[in-house]
Amino acid sequence: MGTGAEERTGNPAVGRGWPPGFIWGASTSAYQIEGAAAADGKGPSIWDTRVREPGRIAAGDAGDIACDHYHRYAEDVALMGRLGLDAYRFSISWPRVLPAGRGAANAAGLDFYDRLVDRLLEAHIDPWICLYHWDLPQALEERGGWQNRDSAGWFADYAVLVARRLGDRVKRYATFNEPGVFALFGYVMDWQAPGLRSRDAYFAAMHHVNLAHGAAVDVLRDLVPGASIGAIHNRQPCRPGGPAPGDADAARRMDLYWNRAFPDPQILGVYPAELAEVLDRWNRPGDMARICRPTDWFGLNHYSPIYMLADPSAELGFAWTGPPATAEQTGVGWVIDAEAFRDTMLDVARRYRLPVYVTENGYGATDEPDAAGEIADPDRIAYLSAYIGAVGDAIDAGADVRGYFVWSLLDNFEWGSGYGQRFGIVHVDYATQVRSPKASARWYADLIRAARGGGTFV
Ligand code: IFM
Repeated sequence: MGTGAEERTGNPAVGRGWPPGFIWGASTSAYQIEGAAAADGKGPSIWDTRVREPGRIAAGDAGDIACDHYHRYAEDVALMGRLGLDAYRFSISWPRVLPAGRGAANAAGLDFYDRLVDRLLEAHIDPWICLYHWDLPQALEERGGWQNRDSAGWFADYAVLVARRLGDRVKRYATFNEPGVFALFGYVMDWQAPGLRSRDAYFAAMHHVNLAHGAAVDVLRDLVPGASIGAIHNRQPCRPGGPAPGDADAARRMDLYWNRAFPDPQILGVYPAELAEVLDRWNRPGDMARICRPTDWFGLNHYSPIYMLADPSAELGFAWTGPPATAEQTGVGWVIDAEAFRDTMLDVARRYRLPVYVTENGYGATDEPDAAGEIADPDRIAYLSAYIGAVGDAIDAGADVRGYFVWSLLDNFEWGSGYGQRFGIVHVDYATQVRSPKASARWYADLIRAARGGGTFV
């Protein structure tokens, strides 16, 4: 694949060396791409339930078919090979391998991940598994889901199943993707599955997800020789969305919930003081030692600063608001601020003292092919170029950042926004399932090739 030199002009990712062994990858998640929602014995997840509730998802979309990756994984791995990826991060669908969330395993579901892993290894692409990217088995939700303290044990048992089946070939594991996001959106804001609006549900889920993380780390450490284990956190600067003193306090509190409620206990062994008080009801003696287990890296997902307003009517006393109208924004209205990304990497590296992998970063828009079938996405290229440049800047400033995974390999099901928002570097025509690399895919492939050569990107 090649791009015109003019597309690269002014690219801050160009002309710098990357540390030896720096990993270039792409990320996806099970519910967002697999489809095959009820195939071969898969059980329903909370997202299969959510998408059936009228009015929940833009245009009434659902992940039933999505990118049909379950059937087209070989084609998708071939595509990754052409892009030159070092690594591919995907999640396991818990209800595909354990249809009721616990108990009997589904052999066909495990076989799918077996085939995917083998195909990746044949293509010399390192599989990175995330155990949980938001698709809790519905059967477990009916037992209280993450609000039930037993969920830590259910999750550990599921981790045993995955480790035993794939641990001979897969060494990179993340326990959770963005617990700070799914707990907030799913349990207290009703933006996502399971669609609750309860402070108690939120705080219970927070603590039990943290316990589940620690339990799964122990399982993976015991069962997978040479495992390299982390968790993936979405971390964004939280800014006041207005001038009132309450807005500044809203931003400060959101920072605790969004950015610190999970990595602080998991890595530093302590809840932020304000949260510790609230969590007292669920946090039993000995729990912190169960939560804070040694991990090997910090998975950082970053997109954009977020803006908060005081809102006494909201369960947590604050509400989300849009960015300042003058701010430069992506195709889906997220503020573009590559310096905030650089500062976030530096902050994470200093605070948690673990190697950092950027496990998600990308640009959402509504890209469609032109008359010639080409998908020109110069704005995505400009964003990636600035943000990958920021990775280089953070490394130069001393942060130990060891890899970058673009979100996402493919356009996919963007949760409540359905298929309208496209984050892929590869376009998916959902009617035909044809995959078409966008200009950004060619740009990324060129960048990887140049970086891997140890030379500069010219
Ligand atoms: O699509 C999501 C992903 O599932 C989690 N991180 C943010 C992405 C873009 O919204």
